[in-house]
Amino acid sequence: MTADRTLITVAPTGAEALKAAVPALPVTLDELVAAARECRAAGAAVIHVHIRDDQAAPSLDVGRLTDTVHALREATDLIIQLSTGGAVTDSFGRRLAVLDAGPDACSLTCGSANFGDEIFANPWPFIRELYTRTQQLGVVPEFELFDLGHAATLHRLLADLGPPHGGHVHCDLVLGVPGGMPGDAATLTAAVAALPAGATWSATGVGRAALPVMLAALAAGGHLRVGLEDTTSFARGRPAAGNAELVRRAAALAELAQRPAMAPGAARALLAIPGRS
Ligand code: KMH
Ligand code: ZN
Repeated sequence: MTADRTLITVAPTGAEALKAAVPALPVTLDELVAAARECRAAGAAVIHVHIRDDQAAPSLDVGRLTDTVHALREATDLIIQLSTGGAVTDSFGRRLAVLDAGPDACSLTCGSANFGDEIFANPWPFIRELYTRTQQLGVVPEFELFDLGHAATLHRLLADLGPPHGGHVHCDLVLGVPGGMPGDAATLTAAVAALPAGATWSATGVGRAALPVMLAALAAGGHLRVGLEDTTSFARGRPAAGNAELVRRAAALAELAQRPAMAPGAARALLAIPGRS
């Protein structure tokens, strides 16, 4: 059944863009909190968080992540999803330790992928260990799929280790990474057909795939992820002014599709993430 509202996730920072090249990128805690507030007002319900260190380089420092979770909770009612993908250079151990920062949710990528000139490594034993830890710690995973084969791994994971914490399966389809699924409507349709029965999904188009994927996802009844992690442009040759501009456009398109943006409370119900006490 198609949801009557659209869940919008903002991915404001990522691990790849350079602050020097993208001045609007939120890299300090203050910048991240300000972006989170603006994106909440623009229609986001979930924030997918990567943090940076004092030199604006990607960081998985658990103390810094914990402070970030607290600050975002203080400032907004967004669902806080920490990235366990990190940067391609991060070790599995550091990526597992992200859960110790106490987020509501985390990303969990269901397989390795070519990632530009690099490899984003997610071997099966790591996926199993990360998933088991989410179950033990009560963190709700969002299953990230960069390729069609990742859907097969998701089926295998659920068959082997049972349902996620909360019981609901939600996926994010990432299209348009050089080396991953291409960002077009036919591939999106194939990926959606490969998901487990009852799963909900959002889609993310990277770079120039942002708009085609967003429009195809709305047409197919899915949810959306946008943000400077995925695309730093608003239009060809025109850098995005910031994350809120990208969220505002997603919310406007969702409104046009007659499935307006979902508030965080409804998103918590959809994703089976308990409210804050
Ligand atoms: N930065 C990419 C290598 C995630 O956040 O879980 C991985 C990534 C996925 O962004
Ligand atoms: Zn990410």
